[in-house]
Amino acid sequence: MADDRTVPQDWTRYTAEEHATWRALFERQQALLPGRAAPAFLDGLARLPIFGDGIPDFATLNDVLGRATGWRIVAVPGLVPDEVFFRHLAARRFPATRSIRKPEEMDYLEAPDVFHDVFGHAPMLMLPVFADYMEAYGKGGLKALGLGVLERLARVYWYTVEFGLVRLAEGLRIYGSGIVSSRTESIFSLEDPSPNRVAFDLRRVLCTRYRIDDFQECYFSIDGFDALLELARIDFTPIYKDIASLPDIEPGELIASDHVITRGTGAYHKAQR
Ligand code: HBI
Ligand code: FE
Repeated sequence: MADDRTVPQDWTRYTAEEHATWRALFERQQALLPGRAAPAFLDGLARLPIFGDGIPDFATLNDVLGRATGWRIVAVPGLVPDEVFFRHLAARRFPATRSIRKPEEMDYLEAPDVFHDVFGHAPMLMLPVFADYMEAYGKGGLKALGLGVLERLARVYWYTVEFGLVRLAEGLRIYGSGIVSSRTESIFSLEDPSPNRVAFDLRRVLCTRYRIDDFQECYFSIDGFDALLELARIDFTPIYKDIASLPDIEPGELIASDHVITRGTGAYHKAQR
């Protein structure tokens, strides 16, 4: 393994069963996403050589992605250390897990796999403002590591890149990779009465804890992808100072200043406790 934790994808080593898992996941999301996913996601997906016939070859993908926004997918064995992750993003490389989930893990995964990383993340990297935002996040991540505030910054990534919603004229749509790559969360995040849906506010999100083991209790919605461009441009350093003494907000909590889009019942998570 190289210093940057990259490995060859070894595309020829995927088995027929592994390609079949991709195909099943792809077909499920293909049926669910029209009318739920943001047009920018669907458009990025349509323009990339990501198909239902099997796990994509990253080299083929990178020809198209590289020409569109200068991003590349590089293969990694799984989660990489934060600093390595950020160095990749800052250089417009997205580290994607090369392995795919087992057939018994179709609906729930603890660590990312190639379906989450490629199907979930690559389409948005075709959108220039999103591509710039991800690079800025990598640079911001390196800075946040130095300032000791990564726990707070990581929430911005979580509530945009991974679990973001966007409010368009036609309604709320999903674009977060964790949602668009999940059958159950594609439905839950938009249609379930349980979660709160709140307009994205940077300081609010920096202070909001998140769940890694279940559906989110709160989804944050931006009003368009230009909001990410603004986030990419600003210096977070004075903001970290401003909020340093503010307490964290629990995932299911609403605060007075929230612009609430839909107030959740909390029923789903209460039933889980
Ligand atoms: N590594 N491969 C991989 N993918 C991720 O999404 C990832 C990672 N390492 C660290 C990380 N994410 C997060 O902890 C940071 O966003 C904070
Ligand atoms: Fe992800």
